[in-house]
Amino acid sequence: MPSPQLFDRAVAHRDRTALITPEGSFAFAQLLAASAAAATRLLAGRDGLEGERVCFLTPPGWEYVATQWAIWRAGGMAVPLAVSHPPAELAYVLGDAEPEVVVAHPDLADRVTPAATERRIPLLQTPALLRDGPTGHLPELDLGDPALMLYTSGTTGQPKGVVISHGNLEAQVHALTEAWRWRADDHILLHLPLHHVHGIVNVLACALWAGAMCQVLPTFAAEEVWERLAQGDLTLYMAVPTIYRRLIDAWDASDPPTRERWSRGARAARLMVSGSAALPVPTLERWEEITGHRLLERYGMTEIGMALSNPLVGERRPGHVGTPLPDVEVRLVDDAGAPVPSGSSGTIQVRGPAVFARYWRRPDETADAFDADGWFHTGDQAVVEDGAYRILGRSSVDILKTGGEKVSALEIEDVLRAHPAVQDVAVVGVDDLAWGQRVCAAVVPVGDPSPDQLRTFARERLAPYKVPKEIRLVDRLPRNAMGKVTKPQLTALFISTPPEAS
Ligand code: MCA
Ligand code: AMP
Repeated sequence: MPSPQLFDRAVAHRDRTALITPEGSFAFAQLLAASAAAATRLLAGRDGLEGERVCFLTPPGWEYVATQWAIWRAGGMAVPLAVSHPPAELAYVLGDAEPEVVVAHPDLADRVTPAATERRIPLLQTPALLRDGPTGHLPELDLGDPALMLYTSGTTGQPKGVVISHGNLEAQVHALTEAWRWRADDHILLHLPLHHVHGIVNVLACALWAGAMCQVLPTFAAEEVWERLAQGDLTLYMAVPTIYRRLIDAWDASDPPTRERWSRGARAARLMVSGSAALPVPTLERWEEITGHRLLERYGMTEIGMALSNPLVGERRPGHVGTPLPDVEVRLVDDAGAPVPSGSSGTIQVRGPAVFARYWRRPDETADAFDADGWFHTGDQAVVEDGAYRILGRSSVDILKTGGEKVSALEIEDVLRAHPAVQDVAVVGVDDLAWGQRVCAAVVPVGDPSPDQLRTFARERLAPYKVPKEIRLVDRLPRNAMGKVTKPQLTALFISTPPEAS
């Protein structure tokens, strides 16, 4: 099987700037040299890591990219840990991935040290991994080799590892660089979290593949992003709808000369993309008024990369996500798995070289996710209207999207249920202009816990975006004749009564 081309392509771009990061600017040649030396260190005399997992926890920037490339070049599977996650979530990933080593930035090492020590996983700090050193022989990689494992929430409680091969990655990058015509003189800003496909593949990997320049900001801050856009040298920008909303709010709150400066700079970009959640049409329209850019909305998923995209050239239809990307097959099926007649809605299925290899150590769930002909079942409903797909929502009420982050209602319920003052609980996603959906929980209490106490309990155990924005204490949960909580009814409760009235 052929080997990944990413590193050979970097050689061709060796003198160009690859990264502008909080730690400084780095050429492709520096990335190649540092990752080769670090790969040699990870190998410690072995021929290859043979897909062994290496978890890494670094702030977004040079150390992140150099570590990721080092793991790949040593033949390992890179498992990025989320900087926003509390120790409990990190410990879960360590326990599930069973890495041979955890790499951590010194400032973040405390968060993983107890879990690594308990599991006897060695911890290597980034200064030790990335210091100068000799480069030894690096293994030949195969497109079938595992490259990346990203954790995603499902309908079965705890997050599962999605194993993405080098071939999957390459197919994902190929589809996007072709469809959106990435060029070596592109320049993109990156502030998305680096434990998701959106930041890792659509922005970082595509930029490095194209020989383009990627500027990494440590976090998202609306005014800072506007100031960068105002400089007028960014050619591409990609974000989730919540971020476009925040940028619009910051623009609205600023004075006329600032607005004029920001808008002028943003207009100089050649393409702005939105995805990871439905882009509300008012957001698309307002962004176009402010910047002159009609956002290109596309649709993807951790397991498949990007599948559908509005066109780079031609009509970008509001509320629609366009047509299949190069080498991606998409179809809509009914509940029995049969393709639906044209014009009918159905569940999106996807097939092609970009689709992930397997869920980590979950053969049954992997088998359930595909049909006999290799179609992956996304769980998203859609319809094709005049040739373009429109996403209608997810089949399961238990999968929510908040600020572009996918969360499982069941996982949050399991955590809250472990609190001694919680007798019963149900979590729902409530439509919200800023977040897309807002995570809300209804709790049947034992005694008199305060919502704040319950939120603190959740915050210690869950990623911040999973912590319910609102918790209401109720006498009982609405249930149907089968005893199942009727979540639409519960959602209506959060919409119809303001918090203070509950
Ligand atoms: C932070 N908070 C959130 C979220 N992020 N709550 C709900 N949903 C979120 N996504 C919490 C914070 O912990 C805090 O809680 C409060 O909300 C306000 O925090 P703030 O500082 O305002 O938020 P932030 O840190 O600025 O983050 C907001 C964000 C971020 C910039 C929108 O969530 C973000 O970068 N989202 C993008 C996620 C993404 O890349 N998704 C791609 C995955 P408290 O006040 O209680 O402390 S999907 C994907 O990869 C597929 C393949 C695809 O199609 O793209
Ligand atoms: P994740 O598993 O975090 O990668 O999230 C993937 C999910 O995000 C998809 O299954 C969809 O539900 C949702 N999604 C991604 N892009 C869009 C979009 N443009 N419109 C609506 N939903 C989207």
